[in-house]
Amino acid sequence: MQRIFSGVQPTGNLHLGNYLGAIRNWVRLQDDYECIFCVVDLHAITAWQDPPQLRASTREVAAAMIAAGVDPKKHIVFNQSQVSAHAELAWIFNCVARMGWLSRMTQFKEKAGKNRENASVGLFAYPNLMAADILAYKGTHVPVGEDQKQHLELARDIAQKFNNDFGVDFFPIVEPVITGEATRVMSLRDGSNKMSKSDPSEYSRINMVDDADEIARKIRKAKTDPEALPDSKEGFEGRPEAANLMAIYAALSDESVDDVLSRFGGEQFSTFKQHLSDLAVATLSPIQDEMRRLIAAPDYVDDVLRDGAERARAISRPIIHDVHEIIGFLQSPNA
Ligand code: AQP
Repeated sequence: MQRIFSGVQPTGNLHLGNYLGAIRNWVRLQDDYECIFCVVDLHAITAWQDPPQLRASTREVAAAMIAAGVDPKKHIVFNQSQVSAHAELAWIFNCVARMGWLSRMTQFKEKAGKNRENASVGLFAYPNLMAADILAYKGTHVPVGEDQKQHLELARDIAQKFNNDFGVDFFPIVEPVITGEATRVMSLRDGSNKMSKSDPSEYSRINMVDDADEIARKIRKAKTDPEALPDSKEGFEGRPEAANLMAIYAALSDESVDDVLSRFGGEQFSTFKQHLSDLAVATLSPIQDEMRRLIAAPDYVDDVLRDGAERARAISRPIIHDVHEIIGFLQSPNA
C-alpha cells in the first residue's frame, strides 16, 4: 500500500512557496494515495516559538491545508505533538543515525549559522524526527519542495540502517515526490535565496494571508533586471529573479514555462508583473477567504486536528509496538 506523509511547520508567515512547493501538491495526490498531513509543531520548537503564536500558527496551517482542498474526512490532518509516536520513534532514530550524517545537513548549517554552539540539540536532530514522522506510519512517499531532498535521503539511510542492524525488512525506503514548476520558489528580493518564513524582509515573500493590495505591491516591488522577457527558457540564464517570477506564474497557471513564454516572450517585466499579480490574486483569494473563515472558527479546526490525531495514533500504535519487539524492549501485551 502506498501511503503519503508530509508536513508544514507552524512557524508563522505561511507563504506561496509552502503552498506551491507542498500544500497544492498534496491536494492533487489525495486521489491516488492514503494521505497523512501534519502540522509539525515539534519541529517548530527547534527554534523559539511564542506559545500563543504557536497555537495560532498551528490553526493557520491546518486552515490553509483544508482551505486549499485537503479533505480531512478522507485523509488525516493533525498536529504532531498530539501523537507521541513521533517523539518516541525520533529517540530510537537518535540512536540509529550517526553524528557524521547529521553534521552534513545543509539546512542545519544554514539555520545554525555561525552561532552553532547556541543552536538547540533539537535543531541538529531535526532530520531524525522527520524520519520518525514518516516511518511511524510506514509512509512510502513524501511530497516536498527541493529543499527537503537531503533530509529525505537521510530518512532512507535511517530506515536502511535500522533494517540492516536488526536483520529485518521492516521500514520502507521512502520516495520523495517533487513535482511542478515551483519546487523551489525563491525570495522576491534575492533570487539566490529560497522564499522562507523566517526571512526578515516582508517583501521577500507572498504570505498566504496577504490581501490583494499587498500581493500586488510585493510583486510590483519584486527584484528583476532591465531586460525584457526572453523567448525561451534558456534566456533566463544568469537571471535568477526573472526566472523565479516566471516559475511562479507557470506554477500558478499550471502551465510549462515554455507555454507561458510563448505568450509573454519579448514583453517588459512591468507588464508581466501586472499579469502575475492578477493571476496570484485570482488563484489565492478563494483559498484565503476560506482560510479566514476557518481561522474564525477555531473549534472546527481543533476538532479536525483531534479526530486526525486519533486516527493517526491508531495507525502508528501497532507499528511502534513492532519496533519495540524488534529492538528487544519488554512491553506489556496490551500496550
Ligand atoms: N521556497 C519554497 N519553495 C518550494 N517549497 C518550499 N517549502 C518551503 N519553502 C519552499 C516546502 O514547504 C513544506 C513545508 O516547509 P516547512 O514549513 O516545514 O519548513 P521550511 O522548509 O523550513 O520552510 P520555510 O518557509 O523556509 O521556513 P524557515 O524560514 O523556518 O526555514 C516543505 O515541503 C518544503 O519543502
